[in-house]
Amino acid sequence: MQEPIKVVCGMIIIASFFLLTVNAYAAGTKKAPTEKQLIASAMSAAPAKVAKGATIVAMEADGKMRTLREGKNGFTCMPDNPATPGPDPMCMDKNAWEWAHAWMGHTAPAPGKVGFMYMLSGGTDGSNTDPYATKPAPNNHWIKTGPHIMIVGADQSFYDMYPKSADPDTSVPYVMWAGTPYQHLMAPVK
Ligand SMILES: [Cu+2]
Repeated sequence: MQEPIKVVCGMIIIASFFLLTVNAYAAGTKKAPTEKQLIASAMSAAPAKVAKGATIVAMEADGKMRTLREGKNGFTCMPDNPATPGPDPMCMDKNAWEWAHAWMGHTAPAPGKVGFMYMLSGGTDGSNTDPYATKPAPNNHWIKTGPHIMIVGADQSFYDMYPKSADPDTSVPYVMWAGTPYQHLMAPVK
């Protein structure tokens, strides 16, 4: 069964994060992937055994969140968002899932809930300074990331160990969205 939080969060995701996906489908610019392709994409974000036990969630063309497969290892994986340029499927633990919903819902992440996320297929291009930027702008420090893992919801003292440059060297660990409630560690794995 889905936990209530996932249902609530799914609504928030529909409202914001995947809007680009819906628009891409609606515009007929992208062909909606099959269920098998969605699951394969989502699973590519994590090591095989983690992905195998994870819950897989994806979005319908009409914007509804759909659980493609129930898991039991505490991880939730989502497929690539086809509206963004690079591959960006992700697998996250429960705390990271809650953190992601706080970000998408513009609410404060719960303190003391450190979460972990895999993005082993890489990350989409994004702004390193604006958590809500959707495209490159002159001053939003748009960056490109390769395969990485993310630590979210940690204390300031944790992030203080790492570079917080607006234009970071993405081949070593760095803090993304530094100084915002959604700062997190990005750590390359290749
Ligand atoms: Cu990431």
